Amino acid sequence: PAVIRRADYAAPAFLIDSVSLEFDLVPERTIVTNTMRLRRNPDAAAARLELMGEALEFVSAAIDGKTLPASAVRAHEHGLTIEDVPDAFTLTIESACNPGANTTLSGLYVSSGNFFTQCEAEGFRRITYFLDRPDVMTTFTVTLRADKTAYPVLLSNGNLIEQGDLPDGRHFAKWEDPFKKPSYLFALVAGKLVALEERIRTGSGKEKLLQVWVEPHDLDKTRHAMDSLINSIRWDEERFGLELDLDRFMIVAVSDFNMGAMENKGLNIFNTKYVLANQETATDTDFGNIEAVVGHEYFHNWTGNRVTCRDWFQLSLKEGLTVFRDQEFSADMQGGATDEAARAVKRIDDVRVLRQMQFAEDAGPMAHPVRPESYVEINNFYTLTVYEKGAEVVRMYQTLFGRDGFRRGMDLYFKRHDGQAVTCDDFRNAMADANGRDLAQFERWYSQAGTPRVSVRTAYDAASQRYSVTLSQGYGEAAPAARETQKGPLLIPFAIGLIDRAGRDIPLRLEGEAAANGTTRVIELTEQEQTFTFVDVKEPPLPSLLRNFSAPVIVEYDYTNDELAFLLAHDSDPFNRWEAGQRLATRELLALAARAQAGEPLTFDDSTVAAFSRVLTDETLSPAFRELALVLPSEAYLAEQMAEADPAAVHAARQFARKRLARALKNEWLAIYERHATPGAYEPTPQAAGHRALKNLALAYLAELDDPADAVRLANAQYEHANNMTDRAAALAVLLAASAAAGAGVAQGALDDFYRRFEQEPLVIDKWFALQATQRGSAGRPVIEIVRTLMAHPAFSLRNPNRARSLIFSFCAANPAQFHAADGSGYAFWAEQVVALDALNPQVAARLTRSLEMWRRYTPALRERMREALERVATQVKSRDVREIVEKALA
Ligand code: BAL
Ligand code: ZN
Repeated sequence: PAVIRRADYAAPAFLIDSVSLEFDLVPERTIVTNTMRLRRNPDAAAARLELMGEALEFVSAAIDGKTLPASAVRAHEHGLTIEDVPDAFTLTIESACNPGANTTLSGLYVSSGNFFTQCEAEGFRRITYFLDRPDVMTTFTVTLRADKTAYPVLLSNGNLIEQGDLPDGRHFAKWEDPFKKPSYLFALVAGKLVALEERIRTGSGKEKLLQVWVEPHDLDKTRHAMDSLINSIRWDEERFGLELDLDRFMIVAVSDFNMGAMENKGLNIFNTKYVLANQETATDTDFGNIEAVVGHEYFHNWTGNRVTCRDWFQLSLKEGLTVFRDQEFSADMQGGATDEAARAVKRIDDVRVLRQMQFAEDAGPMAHPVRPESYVEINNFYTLTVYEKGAEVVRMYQTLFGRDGFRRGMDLYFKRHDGQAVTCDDFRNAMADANGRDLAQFERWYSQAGTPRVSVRTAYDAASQRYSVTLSQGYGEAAPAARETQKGPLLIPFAIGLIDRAGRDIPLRLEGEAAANGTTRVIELTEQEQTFTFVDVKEPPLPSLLRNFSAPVIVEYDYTNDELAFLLAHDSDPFNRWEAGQRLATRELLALAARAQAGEPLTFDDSTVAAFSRVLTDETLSPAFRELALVLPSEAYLAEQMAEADPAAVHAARQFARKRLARALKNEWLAIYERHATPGAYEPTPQAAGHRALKNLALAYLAELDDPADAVRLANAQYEHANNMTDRAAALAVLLAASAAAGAGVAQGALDDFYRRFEQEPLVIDKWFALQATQRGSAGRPVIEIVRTLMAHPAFSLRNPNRARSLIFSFCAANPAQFHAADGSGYAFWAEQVVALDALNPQVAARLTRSLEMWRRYTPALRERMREALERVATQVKSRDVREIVEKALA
């Protein structure tokens, strides 16, 4: 397949001054009439007019009102070529598409009888012929015509300027977006929908209409999304001085959606999963995710829409920046701007995802820089690297320059580039110029793939009271694709603190400084190796390294177990306090996994149990933090740390440790369960969520006891009396876990009740599927059998991405011990589903394909079976999306 390269960027041959689109919406055949004012781009080398188009039926074309003869236009698989056009002209194109048969969910499609669009990255060309590239920005006027009874609501971007009735029971609406935008931000929605509405005044005193559109039966689940939207609007004004620029801002929920949500100008379209919530149907995690995604899409209005990307290689320009903004928003909503312990809860969550998933991506066949150099299918590059590592790269500017310096950089970025399509270099230059810094070296964060490692050596000299810290940077073993991109040392902001014997922070004074200044310092590592010397250090300190995870790197330092336990008990940096516990647990668990592999008896260090016990019972720590600290590193993360990943050994090790902690701390877990019960009315606050999280963790540990009778009793009672989904789903998960030892009967009653109770709530039924797919297996029955049985359930459908994800992805990507069964049954299932999905929805199929891309990292027997499955898939799949992943994996 054709490879697209960043180096080949060329400006568009034509520019579009305005476009007017008319839609006659009919599911089987929608006619689109597209009228564009085009003019030759003086800065372009290319001369021919090549419009992109895909899965379209060409009807006719006219230039300045004159229909073109067939000889002047060539419609082909990738679009439309028109020869010999004037320098400036009006082009009118009529085409047809079939939204009713569009299962790809890209372009215009039908879901539950309503019309929706998804255009990013290249879906607009499935709607009409266009210069479908982000550097072609224009103003859109959109007229929608449809049957009034079937489609009473007609929405598009911008402002509604006209509406009315038409003959034959049809009606129309005309929308105008005053802001220039690229085609990927176009959207339309038509159907039977209702809205929750609010009117607010923004900073400048202007009134704005906010709407959350849903199907009528979901109106009772829109309040949280609306509150999140209002909070987002306020936050962007306060933190960045950015105001909502349209009179109206709409969110629409759709149940068939490939991504989480989409930031179309003024008309955000959301997966229902990130809109709909009430206490009966949504967990605390769902509430948090909705707040984050509503924020994310809203923040795109400035970082993405007002200033967009020149080309798709610059995707992280808007995504990394907007993820950083939504992370900061969520942290501020958790703990305000100053409560570091509360903010750390969000930080820990984010870093956990980064390390577990992005670090793995960066070590595999899909490794790419934050700004990729090439792609086959751009949809495959909406990755953890572009999003999450991209956000870390943006965060480093703030770590280097402080909040005020970061804000100065943002202000300059908008001053220079509002209304433009720009590059990651433009953003970096704005940060550099606003802060008077040369950031040339920082460019490597955008161009080098792989996860950097920083190894640390320390030395204390009692006589001179000096403590030196030597940092050296490099990359470990990396995939060839990553190695090729690595050119030299990075600028790494490395936050460090020193802790004395009593557990207090030592005031820090670097050699050459007049006086001590603060207890956390961000030192800048710019060379391959550098030594930083602290003076006036009166006793040998314990270093607290990379505080708050100040850079997306792996830190190598040989702490002893006692030192880690000490940091877990005392570090003033809440992130590193958590990190110390994770390091301690990781070390123990990897040793256990090695013993499991060797068939040796498993043992777990008493002092580690004691360290965790102290955290569990430390009432000065928030329940949310304690919960995070007491969750052992995931099986996926642990497997990633092994020279050869062995999911069965990791599972045995982690289960052994969980059982050991359950037994050793049984009374503590029981006490915690009682103390953190939240009787009375449900509150969705972070504090209340923290209590629920800790309580439910206690219940989960109790289910690990050899005799889980207490856990089963408590879980049954909790299931029955729960007034919220967090507690009900947690209880069901615990019953499923207990059934591994006690037999399927333990969970069956609750499982059946859950289904009956929520049969009408698709998002909750997704949870029902996911809980079963991620279970450990009841009384020896392999989970693959349960999953295959559920595939035949009447509520299962491969066409709905959320449902496919809830069953298939949950099993293939979130249940490693069962998926990687030695008999290869998981891989056979994976191959079948990839092929089946490929025929319906290549984007979703490609995501599933990635569950096997790390095959070379596994033990030989598994590796061989995975390779066979990949090769089988390679011979059967058709889409560019899946082919790119399979071919890179096998290369
Ligand atoms: N732009 C695609 C969805 C998102 O990142 O917001
Ligand atoms: Zn985004």
